[in-house]
Amino acid sequence: MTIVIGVLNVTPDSFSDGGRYESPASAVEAGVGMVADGASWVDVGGESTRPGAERVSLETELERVVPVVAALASEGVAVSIDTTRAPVARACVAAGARMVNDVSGGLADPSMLATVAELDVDYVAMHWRAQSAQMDAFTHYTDVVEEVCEALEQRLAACVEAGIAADRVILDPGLGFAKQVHHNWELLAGLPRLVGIGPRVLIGASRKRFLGALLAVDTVARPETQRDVATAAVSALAATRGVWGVRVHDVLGSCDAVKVAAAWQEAT
Ligand code: PMM
Repeated sequence: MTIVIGVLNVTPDSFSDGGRYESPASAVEAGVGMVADGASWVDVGGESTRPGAERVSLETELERVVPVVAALASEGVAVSIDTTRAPVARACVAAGARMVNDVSGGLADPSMLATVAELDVDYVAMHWRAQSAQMDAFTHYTDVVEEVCEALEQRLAACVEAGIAADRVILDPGLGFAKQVHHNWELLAGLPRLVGIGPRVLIGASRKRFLGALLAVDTVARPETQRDVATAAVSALAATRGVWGVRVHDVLGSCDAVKVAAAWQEAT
């Protein structure tokens, strides 16, 4: 069955849950609650990747994430660290994380892939074209499905070249990252091509702009926190296309959705 990964952003400015956790303890409580709701992993992030976001320093990112990762790991939670920086990946694996989720697929930090190979943990390589502050200038594609899949095939080859076992790699099309609204739908419709590459596939549609646009009333986008039902619908449909995991803010909704999809498929 498709697994659900809970999003735990310990940032003041992430697009939908930024500023939600006032202390590491409240973030840890939320992460433990996600596992109770059915999350297989909790993905901790300390740097916002929302379009236009400026980067935070390495020190700030470390200060935000390491205590939360350590506390969650000590509670027995399977923790993923959402970072593009090799030193953050290294510190978080030392603190107990067992997966590195890199939205740049190794392109932002030249030492990331070798570091992950050495750490011997699972690695999410997402499709990425530029840092968040610039990414809206890189949204031109002739054939988005083919171009994203080819770029991810190249990232997979780079991972293997760096010494990461192929079965450690998870590919993610990077919905909302340097994508126009229609590109996200084309990528979801093109999931069979992506799943056909071979590695596990992760989808991160949760609360993103393309869902806000779909649900807009009089061109006013649906607010982020009211996009969870649409997110769960994407999770159910993605589950029927063979994705390994969905990365979401509302864990319970997507756990229910993937269960519905699994029961439906089993009966088919
Ligand atoms: N999206 C965000 C952050 N990290 N990681 C992966 N692998 N895939 C995604 O689509 C993705 C991600 C966007 O920001 P959020 O943390 O507020 O959802």
